[in-house]
Amino acid sequence: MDGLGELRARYLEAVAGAADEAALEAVRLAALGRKGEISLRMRELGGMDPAARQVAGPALNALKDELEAALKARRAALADAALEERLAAEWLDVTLPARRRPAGTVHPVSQVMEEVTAIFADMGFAVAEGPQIESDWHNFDALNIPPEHPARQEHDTFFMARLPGDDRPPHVLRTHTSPVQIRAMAEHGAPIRVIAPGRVYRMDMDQTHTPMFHQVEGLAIDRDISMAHLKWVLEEFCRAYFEVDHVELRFRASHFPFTEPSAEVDLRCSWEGGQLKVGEGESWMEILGSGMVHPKVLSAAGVDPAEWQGFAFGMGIDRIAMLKYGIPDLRAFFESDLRWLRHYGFAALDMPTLSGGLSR
Ligand code: 2NM
Repeated sequence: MDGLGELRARYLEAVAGAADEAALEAVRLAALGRKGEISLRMRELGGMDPAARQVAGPALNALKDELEAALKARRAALADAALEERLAAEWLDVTLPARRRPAGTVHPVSQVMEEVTAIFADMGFAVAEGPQIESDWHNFDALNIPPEHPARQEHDTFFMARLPGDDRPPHVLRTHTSPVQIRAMAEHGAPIRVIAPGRVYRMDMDQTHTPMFHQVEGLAIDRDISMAHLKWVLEEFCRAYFEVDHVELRFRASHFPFTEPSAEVDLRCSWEGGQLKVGEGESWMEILGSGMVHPKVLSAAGVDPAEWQGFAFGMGIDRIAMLKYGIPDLRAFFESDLRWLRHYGFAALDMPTLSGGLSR
C-alpha cells in the first residue's frame, strides 16, 4: 500500500504539535474517526486482491496502533502540563500575614471625621470645604455677627497681619466652619444639604481647649425643612455614631446669632464607673448647638428667605472622639507622641463604613 510512510509522518507530527486537548481530538478524528483517513484506507482493504491485502492489512493495523499510542501519550503529557501550570499559578504561602500592617496609624480625629462623614453621607449630605484663612465678612458679617456684636469677642479670634495703610478688616483664622456653609450656599444655592468638617482656631489654651480644634457643621435647606427634621437627623446621627439602638436627645433653648430659634442639644447618658453609656442613665451631656438658619444669614448667602428655610448645627469633633474612644486628655491629641498615636490610633486601610461597622 502506497503513501503509508507519508501518512504516518504527517499524523505523528500533528499529534506532537497539538497544543491542547481539543487540537488533539481533531487530529484523532482526522485519522481514526469514522471518516478518518486511516479508517477509509482500512475500508478499502476488502476490495483488494488477497496478496495485496496480506501486506496492507498488518501495515495499516500497526500504524493505527502506533497512532493510538502516540495520542494517549500526548494526552497524558498535556494533562500533566495543565496541572503543573495550575500548581504554579495558584501557589499560596498560607503562613504569610494577610496584609502587611502599615507602621503608621490613623489619628482618632481623622477616624471620627471619616465616621461622621460616612453617617451624614448616608443621609444625603455632601462634604463642603473652604479656606482656613477666611475673610472677616464670611466668618462674621454673613453669619449675622456685625462688628460691634459681643460674639466677636467671645470667639477669641486670631487675626492675620495687615500691610501698613490697609484699613480693610483683616482676614482671620476661621473660628468655626460656618463660613464654609455660607460659601456652599452662595455657590450652589438652595436646596442644599452639606456638612463642613475641618480645623478651626480660637485663642484659648487650657485643660479643655486647644488653639486649633476640629468641628463639623451641618446644613439642610429646602422649602419646608423644620426642627422636626433636625431632631430626626441628630438622633439618627447619635445612634449611628455611638453604635447603640436607642438614644434620647434633649433640646434646650439657647442663642446663636446665626440661628433663630436656637437650641443646645444634650444626650442622655450614664457615667457609672467612669464608663460612658449612651441612651441610658440619669445624666445629660451637651454634644452640639443647632437651630433654624437666620433669614439674614440666608440673604447674605444669596438664598431667598421667603422661599427657603432650614436647619444648621455644629459640634466639636475632638470632644466626641474623646467620648467614644475613652481618651482622657485633650492636649495629648496634638502632641504627636508616637506612643500615644500607637495606643489610640486606628489601623490604616480600615475605612469606617456603615455596612462594615463604623469602628469594628
Ligand atoms: C452651630 C450652632 C448653630 C451653623 C449655622 C450655619 C450657617 F452657616 F448655616 F448659618 N452653619 N452652622 C450653626 C448653627 C452652628 O454651632 C454650635
